[in-house]
Amino acid sequence: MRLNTSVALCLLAAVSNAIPTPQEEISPADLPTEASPVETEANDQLAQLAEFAAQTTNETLAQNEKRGGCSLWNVSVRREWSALSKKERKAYTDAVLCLQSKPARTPSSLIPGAKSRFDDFVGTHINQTNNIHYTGTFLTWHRYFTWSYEQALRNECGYTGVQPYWDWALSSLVGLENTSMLDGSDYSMSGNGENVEKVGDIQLGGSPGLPALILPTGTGGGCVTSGPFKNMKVNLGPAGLALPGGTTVANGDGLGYNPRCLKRDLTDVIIRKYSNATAIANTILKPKDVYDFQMTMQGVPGSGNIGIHGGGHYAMGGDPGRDVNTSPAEPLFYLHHAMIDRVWWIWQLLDKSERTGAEGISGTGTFLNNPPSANTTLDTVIDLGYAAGPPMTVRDLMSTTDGPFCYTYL
Ligand SMILES: [Cu+2]
Repeated sequence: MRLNTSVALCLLAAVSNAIPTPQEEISPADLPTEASPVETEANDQLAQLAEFAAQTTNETLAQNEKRGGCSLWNVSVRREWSALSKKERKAYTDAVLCLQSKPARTPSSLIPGAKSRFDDFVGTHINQTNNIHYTGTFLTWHRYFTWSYEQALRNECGYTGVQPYWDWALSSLVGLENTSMLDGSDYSMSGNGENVEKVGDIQLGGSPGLPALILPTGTGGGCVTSGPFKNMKVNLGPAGLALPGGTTVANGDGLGYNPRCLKRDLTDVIIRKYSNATAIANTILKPKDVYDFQMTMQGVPGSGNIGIHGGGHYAMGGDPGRDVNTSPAEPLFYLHHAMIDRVWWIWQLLDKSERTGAEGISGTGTFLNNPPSANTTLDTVIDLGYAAGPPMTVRDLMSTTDGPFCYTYL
């Protein structure tokens, strides 16, 4: 009997891997209201919150099915890197390498350094940096950008899987280099950079009038020498690269051709401080409106906290990891932003109608509204340039299943 039960549980687990159907109905009253300060407990809270989001999504999918559209049968389910098989991991990195080998679509008169389809995405992000961070479009822009990259991998490079995400809480618990994502094996996203001597801390300038934020360096700093991306060339940037010692460098506007190795400086201290399970749970549970949510996530300038978004970026370190503009040239960017999107998805589904509609948008079209610009609305258009098309309204990007998108998360 015991054996039969465990076989049944295995079968259920296999099914739930394909379709995220929670086994027991979770009512909103069961959900935590405050993040646990104990990391492992906060991790359990996050699992429960994600399950609630999946449950709510599935209810929508069941309704959609009657109308024909995104349903339980065609929804794609994004999973954590460690949940992929070795074969699936390799298929993903092969597709990224393929995108890096395909010619760019961006005319060289616009972005001379864009040599590949991968670079089309990097160049688009560099061009729009000041209009997509600390703006009303931060969440929707990066959702569309990550989805478009996933589609390019699938449609242009024969990838049949989904975009994996990077659960920072796991890295915080076990250490970055101990994850299957960063252990440097052939089935990883490559590992740390070579350990080079660092000449001081990283200083983030932040906004004028605010004190600089000091971040420690990590255990690498040099070129990545193992795994699928050991021969990768970063073609664009730097455009605003923070270096150890407190300086920032740029190669003009960052759009010129400047091939160099991918550098990483994996920094456990940063992932543990800013992106641990408690920090993630706090980001989901504390903010009651989207202004608060996206500020907490990106870090309130002057607060000394870079948020879970900054935590992931600066824990990668290196070049382009510490360059806000050029960061999508780091292949980890898309796993990081899938997790950002997942956290937003969980937060949205705690109050779906409010948080996927007009009330779920706050901000303008410029970085901290500087210079002042119009408020972002459901009608604001997001254009990914030559990276992907077509331009979409924010309205279409607010849900992962109700608009043109059809994906969910485990
Ligand atoms: Cu960005």
